[in-house]
Amino acid sequence: MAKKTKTNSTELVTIHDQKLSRAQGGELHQTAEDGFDVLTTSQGAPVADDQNTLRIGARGPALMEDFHFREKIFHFDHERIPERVVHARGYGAHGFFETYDSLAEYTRADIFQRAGEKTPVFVRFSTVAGNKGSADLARDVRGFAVKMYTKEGNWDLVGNNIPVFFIQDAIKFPDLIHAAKQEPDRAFPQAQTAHDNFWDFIGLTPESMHMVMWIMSDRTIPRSLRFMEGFGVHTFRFINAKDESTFVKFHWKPKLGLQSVAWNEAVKINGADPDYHRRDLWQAIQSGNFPEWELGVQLFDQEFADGFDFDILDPTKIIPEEVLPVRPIGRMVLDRMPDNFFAETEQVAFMTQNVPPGIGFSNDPLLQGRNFSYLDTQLKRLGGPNFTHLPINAPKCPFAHFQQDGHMAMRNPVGRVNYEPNSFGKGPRESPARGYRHFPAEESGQKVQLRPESFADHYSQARQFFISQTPPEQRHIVMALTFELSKVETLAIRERMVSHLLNIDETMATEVAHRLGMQSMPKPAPAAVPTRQDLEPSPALSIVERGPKRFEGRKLGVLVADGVDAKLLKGLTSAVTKEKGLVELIAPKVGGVTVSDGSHIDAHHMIDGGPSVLFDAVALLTSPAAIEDVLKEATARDFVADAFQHCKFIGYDVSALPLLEKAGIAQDLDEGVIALPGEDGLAAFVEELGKLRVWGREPSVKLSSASPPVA
Ligand code: HDD
Repeated sequence: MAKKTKTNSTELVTIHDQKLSRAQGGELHQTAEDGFDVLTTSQGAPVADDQNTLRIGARGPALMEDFHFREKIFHFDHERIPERVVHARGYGAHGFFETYDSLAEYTRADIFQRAGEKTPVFVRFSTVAGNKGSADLARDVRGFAVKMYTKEGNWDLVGNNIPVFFIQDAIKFPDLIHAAKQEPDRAFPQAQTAHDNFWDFIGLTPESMHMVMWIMSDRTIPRSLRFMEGFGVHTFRFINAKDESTFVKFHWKPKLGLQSVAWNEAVKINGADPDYHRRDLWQAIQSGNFPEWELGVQLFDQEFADGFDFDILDPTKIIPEEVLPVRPIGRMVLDRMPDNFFAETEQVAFMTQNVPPGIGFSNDPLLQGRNFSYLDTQLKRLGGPNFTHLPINAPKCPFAHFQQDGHMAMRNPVGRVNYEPNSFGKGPRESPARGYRHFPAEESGQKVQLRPESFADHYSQARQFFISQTPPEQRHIVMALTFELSKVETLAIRERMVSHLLNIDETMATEVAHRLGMQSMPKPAPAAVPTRQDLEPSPALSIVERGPKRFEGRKLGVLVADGVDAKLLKGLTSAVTKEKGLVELIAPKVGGVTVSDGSHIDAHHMIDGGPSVLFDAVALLTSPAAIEDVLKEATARDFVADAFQHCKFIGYDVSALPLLEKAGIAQDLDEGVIALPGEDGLAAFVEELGKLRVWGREPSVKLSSASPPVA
């Protein structure tokens, strides 16, 4: 029904008896007759009518005089700020970092001086290529940016969920991003690298081959932001009180283990719930299941750097954990969502150059370029130099300086003196003892524009990554490369990519070529340095090897129907809950079902709204009386068929057997399709779910056996 609106100015409600009351925060609020705060303009003037503009007569023209209307529309018109040029889509949360032990031996950074010290943090996770409104499960690198509000200034560790990068020099960043984002004439594809421009640039940039292996692996389709690693990528420096430097690489490791989804699943999740990652983080934090990561460091000196296989300044290389173990130095817990997305997550300004005393940079040319870009980008996005006045960006430690004025200045120096030195004895002074000291590295040489020869090996670590993967993960890389290159229209670009793959792993390259239907194999790409065959596999690079051992933090989707066995449902729910997993019910109607004991239970989703791609495992708890109705739902069949093809565990009670038949899998039942045990066996069933996927099933549902060689 249309809302009744006032049409005559004589009917306008006048505000009687306006009271001024002191609200909790000590601010003044004007209170309306009915107890609500009075709506005001941003100048504080109370508003009488927020439904109709001021006009001459009910059907006449509007009047410029209506300052409330003009202010409201003006403000609305300016609600958007430029989205980030990369990493536009993101989601943030507050939490804390807790230091395990003093690291004073290596760094004077205040955050690492005292065991048990807690430092507030704000984290923003993101995708890189998509625009702000793109879907969460795009195949993409995830940003992992952490702002630590230390007692000696903010430390921003602006990392990714992949420890290497595409390019070695920041001067190529605009080209990389232009090539990855929508093509400029047609403005698509959105949030996808599966197009000509991206693979054209990549094929002409052999230094990206190691990163290509990572982005074609399941790392770029994480199941949850909570199940991803994070990396500082570059080599940084720890600097101690004696100004001695130790090189350091940073790693974040999720407590709940690593987990990704299948590509076919990602595609469907994007349709079913484009905010899948946001919702997951929101639900976890709101329900008190606070996600946690350990911060680890690889520490090394110049001697190690000189003896290492690759240049430690090259951001396309890792130092395998098996060569140099990661030492845990603290943990980060995310325990609070922002009060307002825009004020915090959108306006947070991360900058690689935000480092406190005790943390310094290496000469990594990508890092050096980043140190320029981030400050510059914040000026554009946030519209002026005073973005540090925003609460999310302000340090939480005392600070004092003479910067003043500019757009939106909220904190100018007080009093007469706004310069240093001054003879009035006022204001802050520099402190050689406490202040930031750059590491006095000795540098000399000619001014050149030159890539070091030590950066020239582009294939050896790509090969090492590939051979470190388990067979299902290697299959996924082949499938991802095939998918992406199948979207490339220019044949020469596909061929060029295969020529690079030949330098990484011949079987993989041949398999991709075969799946693309290529008629002949190209020659291997000319390599500046031949691929080393002696690098050992590094199991730490595999997601499956780093998977969880338990179902904790995961979700079971239970398809229920009227008459579902009450004891079984209760037993299953409590077994999953005991493992710290979650259960959601999917039913023909979201209104719920009547359980065998006569009670009623609400569902979380109707079948169409809760496809199995949203869950880590599923159970089918129907009933002999209701199974016929369930069989009529086409999406119930998809629910089961998808769970099977995505290699998930499927628990069922016997009444659901016809559903397995309808999904066409009754003949293929394997160890992952499990008749639910009696109540006693449910704990064991849920323990089994901790394996997450039945990878042995995959070859029969996804890939035919090894391909014949391409000529
Ligand atoms: Fe960057 C944002 C991570 C290379 C220039 N970058 C941005 C964000 C992350 C990264 C996580 C989003 C921060 C947030 O959530 O607000 N970027 C990386 C990593 C890189 C990298 C791990 C390589 C190791 N970036 C890189 C280069 C340049 C930039 C080489 C430019 C020379 N990045 C930017 C930027 C952004 C940005 C344009 C856009 C929005 C912003 O900074 O705040 O300045």
